[in-house]
Amino acid sequence: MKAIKNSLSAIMFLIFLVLPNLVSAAEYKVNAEVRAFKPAIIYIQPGDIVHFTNMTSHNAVSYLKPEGSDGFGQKGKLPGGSFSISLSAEGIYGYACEPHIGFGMVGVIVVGDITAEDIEVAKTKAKETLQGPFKRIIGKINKIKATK
Ligand SMILES: [Cu+2]
Repeated sequence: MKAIKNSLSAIMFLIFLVLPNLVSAAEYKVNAEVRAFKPAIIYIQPGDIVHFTNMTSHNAVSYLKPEGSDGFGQKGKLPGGSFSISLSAEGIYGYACEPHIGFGMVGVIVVGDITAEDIEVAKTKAKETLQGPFKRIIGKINKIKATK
C-alpha cells in the first residue's frame, strides 16, 4: 500500500512538472479532404501540436524543412486514420501528400516568427531542391506572410 502511495506521489509530481508545457501547447487540426489539406497553411508556435485527420488514403511528408529539423512524415508510407506531430524548430515546413501530389495536395506549416527574408530563403531553397510536381509547394510558400 505504501509503495502504491509513493508511486502515486511520484506520478502527481511528474504531472505538475509537465502540466505547464501541456497547457501552453496549442492544438491545430489539418483535415485531409478529397485532394487538399484544409487549412493548407497554418501558423503555430514551437511545441504546438498539429493533428492530421482523415489520413487513411493520404500521407503528409515534409519536403522542405528548416535547418536542424528532422521534418515529419515517412516517404512512401500511409500513416493510417490520423496522426499528430509537434514541431520545435522554428521556420517554414512545406509538405505534400505523395499519393495526390499530382493534384497539388500540399501544405505549409509556419513555426514561430518568420521575416520576409526567411520566406525568400525558403522559396530559393524550394526552387533548388523540389523536383517535378513537388514544386507545387512553392505556390503555397508564395501565400505565406511574414509574422515579424
Ligand atoms: Cu492525399
